[in-house]
Amino acid sequence: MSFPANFIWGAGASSYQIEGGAQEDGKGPSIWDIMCRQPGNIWSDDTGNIACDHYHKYEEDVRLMGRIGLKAYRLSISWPRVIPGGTGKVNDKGLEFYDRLIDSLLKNNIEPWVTLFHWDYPYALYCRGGWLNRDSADWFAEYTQVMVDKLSDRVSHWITQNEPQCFLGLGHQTGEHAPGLKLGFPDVLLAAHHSLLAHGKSVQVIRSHAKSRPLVGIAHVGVVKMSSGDQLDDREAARKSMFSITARNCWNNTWFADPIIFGQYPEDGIQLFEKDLPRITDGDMTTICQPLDFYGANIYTGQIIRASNNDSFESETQLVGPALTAMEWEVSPEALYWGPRFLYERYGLPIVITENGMANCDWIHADGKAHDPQRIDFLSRYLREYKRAIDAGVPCMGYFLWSIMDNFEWAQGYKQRFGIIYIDYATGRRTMKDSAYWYHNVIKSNGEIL
Ligand code: IFM
Repeated sequence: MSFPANFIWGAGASSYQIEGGAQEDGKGPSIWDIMCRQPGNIWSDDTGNIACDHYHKYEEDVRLMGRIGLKAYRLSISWPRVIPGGTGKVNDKGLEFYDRLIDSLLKNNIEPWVTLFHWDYPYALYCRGGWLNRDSADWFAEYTQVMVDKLSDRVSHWITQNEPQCFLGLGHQTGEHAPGLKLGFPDVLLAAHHSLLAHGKSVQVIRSHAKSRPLVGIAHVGVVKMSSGDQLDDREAARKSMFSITARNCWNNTWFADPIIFGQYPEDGIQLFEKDLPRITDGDMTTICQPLDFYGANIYTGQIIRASNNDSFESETQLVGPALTAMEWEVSPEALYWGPRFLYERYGLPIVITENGMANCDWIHADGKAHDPQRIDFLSRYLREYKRAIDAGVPCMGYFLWSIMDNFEWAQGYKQRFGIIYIDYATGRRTMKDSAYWYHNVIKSNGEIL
């Protein structure tokens, strides 16, 4: 089961989900700070005000990452922590936090992978229209430059945005996530277009300002379709389904990936969204389509597809009593085979699994330890499938387990636990779960023990 030499074994988390320090050292409010203030928005009215208190405990956290043996850690920057108003004046204290965090990671031989935007959008910019304002692309470019100027002497791996499907779909269409908007579909597509422009401009800034050669990508939701068998027609049906747009929402791959990689929106989406399409200004698609070094896919689950009579595809009937995680997402290890394979075959970029893991009902057991056998089983099975994709010739650079520690799961608050480190939110105490010790051995053996 040995993985390729130099395979990147990592884990990730994001700023709002773990940092806390919501009002500290000059940080400006993000849309999530505001969302959490309104009772009823978040499970149990939880907030990210303190979260895992990573803002103060980052050294302890990095030490634990070192014990686990992580080769890389995927973190995100809180935009309003470094530019409280979203544009203009930079908050040196906010920048210094990331400076210290990066230094601490490097001291522990952990490569930082920096995500610029993982949903905590500056509230000040939301008040100026947020992603609905075309200027949002320039705001994001300005912020990118601040970060690249500060960190690119030590950081070479950059991810522009995390899961546009979620911050647009859940944040702007269904309103479950910040900023809680329920916009009509034309406005959702307009916001999406601006976020794509922002991605393109951000890549340009990274490439032109980085102090050493950067590796740049984006992390998309991997909407994964799995072939029901080895038959060619089922396989093609699954592929077709994975790259089709069939609903007026954001849950697809191609509306977000085709523009950035091929420089055009997919034809079926253009037809389905016809009346709702945003105005595309000359040069937009060229700006959006910038060379990338990897395709980041966040994959948790998949749907089994088979060929149907009319040369099309259909979903397999849902099993009775399927294996579900605490998020009620179906356990489908083969998603880590079909997802990377189909994505590579279509887009031709090396794959990085930028998120994979599971929410589980973890607690500290009577012996003082956090036993999470389900997670170990889940991860082993997914990683074996990922290895199968590698053996089939898919170039896969790395794997980031989600998440390094339990954290604030957005609208679900602290109800779900995704971490391999258990957080006691009342005391801030960290406990490595069994899966953390297991992951240590996976990394040490470069996957041999799987
Ligand atoms: O916790 C989230 C993360 O912020 C984005 N991707 C999915 C994870 C689990 O829901």
